Amino acid sequence: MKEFITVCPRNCYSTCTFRVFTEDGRVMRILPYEGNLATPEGPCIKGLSYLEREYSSERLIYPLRRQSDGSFVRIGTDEALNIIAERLCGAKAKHGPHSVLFYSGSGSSGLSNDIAVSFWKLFGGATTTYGNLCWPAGLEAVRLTLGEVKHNLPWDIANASMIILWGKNSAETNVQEMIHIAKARQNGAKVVVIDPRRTLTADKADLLIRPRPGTDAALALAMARVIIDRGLTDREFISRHVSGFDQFAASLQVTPAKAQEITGVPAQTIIDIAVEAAGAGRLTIVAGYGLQRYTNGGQTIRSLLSIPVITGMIGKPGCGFNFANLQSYIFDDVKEPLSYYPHSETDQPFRRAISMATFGQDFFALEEPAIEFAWIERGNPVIQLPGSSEVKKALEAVPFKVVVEQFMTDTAAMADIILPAKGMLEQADVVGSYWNPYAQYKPKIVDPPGEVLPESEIYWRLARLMGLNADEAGIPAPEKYDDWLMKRISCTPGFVREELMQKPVIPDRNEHPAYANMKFATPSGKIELWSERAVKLWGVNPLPTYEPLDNFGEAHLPMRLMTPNIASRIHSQFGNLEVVRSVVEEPVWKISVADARSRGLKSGDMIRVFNSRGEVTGRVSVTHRVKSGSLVFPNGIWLGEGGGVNRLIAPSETDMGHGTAFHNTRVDIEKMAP
Ligand SMILES: Nc1nc2c(c(=O)[nH]1)N[C@H]1C(S)=C(S)[C@@H](COP(=O)(O)OP(=O)(O)OC[C@H]3O[C@@H](n4cnc5c(=O)[nH]c(N)nc54)[C@H](O)[C@@H]3O)O[C@H]1N2
Ligand SMILES: Nc1nc2c(c(=O)[nH]1)N[C@H]1C(S)=C(S)[C@@H](COP(=O)(O)OP(=O)(O)OC[C@H]3O[C@@H](n4cnc5c(=O)[nH]c(N)nc54)[C@H](O)[C@@H]3O)O[C@H]1N2
Ligand SMILES: [Mo]
Repeated sequence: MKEFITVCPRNCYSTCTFRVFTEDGRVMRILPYEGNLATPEGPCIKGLSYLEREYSSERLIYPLRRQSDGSFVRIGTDEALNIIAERLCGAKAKHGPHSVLFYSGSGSSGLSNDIAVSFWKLFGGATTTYGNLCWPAGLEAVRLTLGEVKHNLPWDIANASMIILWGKNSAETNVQEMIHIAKARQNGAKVVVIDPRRTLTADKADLLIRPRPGTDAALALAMARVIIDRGLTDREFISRHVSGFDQFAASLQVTPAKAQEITGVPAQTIIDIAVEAAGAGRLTIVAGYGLQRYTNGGQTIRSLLSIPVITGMIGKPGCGFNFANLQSYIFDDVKEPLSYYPHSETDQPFRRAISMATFGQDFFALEEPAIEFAWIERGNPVIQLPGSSEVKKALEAVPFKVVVEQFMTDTAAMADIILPAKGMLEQADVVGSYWNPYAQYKPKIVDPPGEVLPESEIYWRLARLMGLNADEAGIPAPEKYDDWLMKRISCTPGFVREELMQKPVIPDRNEHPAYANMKFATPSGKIELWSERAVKLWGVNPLPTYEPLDNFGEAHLPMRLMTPNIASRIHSQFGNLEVVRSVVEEPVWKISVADARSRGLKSGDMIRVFNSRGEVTGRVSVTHRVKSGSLVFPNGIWLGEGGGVNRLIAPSETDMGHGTAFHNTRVDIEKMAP
């Protein structure tokens, strides 16, 4: 058997390294790789399922063309590419390059994705998207406060004496973090989870605090007030490294009693936890992404961050604020995502862009040229974007669509031509991580099945068909792809390419503890509690504040809709695999015991979930894990399996970073006749 060390390229904190064994070019086995200290126990069930995913009979491995009756037929790759090239040239000649929409999601990461951008630049530009669905409000909040987005090594959390998992469900979304949290607990650390839901993570904690969704800023600011009122701040740290402390202290209106009214958390609990956090000595706050997908998300993260700042728990072992660690992205510019668009002028001539969060309405508001052609890769916008009914209508309005996909997703089903997408084992790449400190090489392990081509080769062939000079534009010919990749990773100073090809590598410049040199890339060079940039860029208060949620005109509806991520999927991926189906229950609508009782519902009953935007139906499951007043259904469920929650969600941006406020949504429910 041949052995390879590789890395999972999914959009997930963990970014696990694992070993793959092949025989005669076929994958036989997947085992852990202990050398990655963040993920020593190997991948989760999804990682193990690559064995099935690679060879699944449901995989799309030939180009497909839609016929007039809506069904798909297999066509040859040359024929598919010829049709696409002709359509692209036609759209550009008649309406200009902006009549072409390029949509890419987060389905797979790696440097090879840049080739798509090179292609669309070479084409002359395109209409594309700015902002994203995931984390930009929090990224921006951390950047405004600390200047850069980084944190300590993941295993350093074992040195903490207190850990607050604030809206993070590591037991499902960052399983390997639980290894290091368990070590901290063995060392005597106290673990607190703050989440409206009783999550699997909460089961492993010492204390669960359950605020009302969207109210965490009030909780955090009340804690800050207690810490300041009782003189528990780190005065020396503040005077040397923090800007705006006095204004911050003077602004804190929310008392624990007031915070109790807003959050539902008892005032005494707020006081106790604040005093404990300030006295912990080594406090690590891990903030998840769920709680920043609200209209107040950026301000919420700034509020949480004020606690380690005023207690001086930044830049030391076992301490810090872990939102994301972008230190492994040394080969690309992910550190500055295009979230500042449309403020940034740099890429305007190339692209016209619409907001990811408000895709549907922005699409229909586009002026000339209208979209004639859409290209979708690595994304499943029909179910993952908010306002998905409008998204679907928008795509229906596009005369010609190409989707590059591995499976017949709800988005692929709308295509005129589907090009089969590569699997993770089928092309070499280099992958960074937003938690794991390693830069990782992902070798090519098997040949793609059928007529699958990696996107790089699709683009190269298309460019040639269209008479464009691909090589000059940085779109490598298939036989030059490896050289292209090596060149990309060779021009980084202090980096040993050969080492990266052997095993995961922590870049030389990785700073641990993060911010230990006490240099902050903010305008003042200090940690900014007061941020002029926050005002200038996003029009929010210069200080962290609690902003009540926008209810999108539906404050009268009784329940808040929560659509978190679950262990068995990455968003809309993996749920179609047998191995995954064999261990997880069908998706159900989870409701609290109190809400079920008052509505006469029991587990298994069918309900209709609705608001002014639409409705979805499904079965309920009654559970103590859900807080009354909220209703929980995972995101990423395909329409045919009872998904479609994003039909209920209003397209709306977060307060900063052009993120997506999925979780502001309110709904009502109704029991359906059996
Ligand atoms: N297995 C698995 N792992 C994943 C993913 C996946 O789909 N599946 N997705 C990956 C990606 S792209 C992302 S973005 C991350 C996301 O992973 P996480 O950061 O864990 O984010 P979520 O699951 O969206 O939300 C985390 C928790 O926040 C809670 N929450 C929601 N609203 C609030 C609130 O107002 N206050 C508080 N305190 N808590 C709140 C939810 O109940 C949930 O338990 O996970 C990554 N890892
Ligand atoms: N209601 C609600 N909606 C949400 C969220 C939420 O919390 N609530 N979370 C949001 C978040 S955090 C995220 S990150 C997004 C994720 O949503 P998307 O960005 O759409 O990502 P995925 O669903 O993970 O994957 C999309 C597709 O990529 C395909 N794919 C995988 N690898 C490749 C490849 O190499 N090439 C090509 N061409 N395709 C490939 C997969 O088969 C999959 O169908 O969803 C968002 N949507
Ligand atoms: Mo995400």
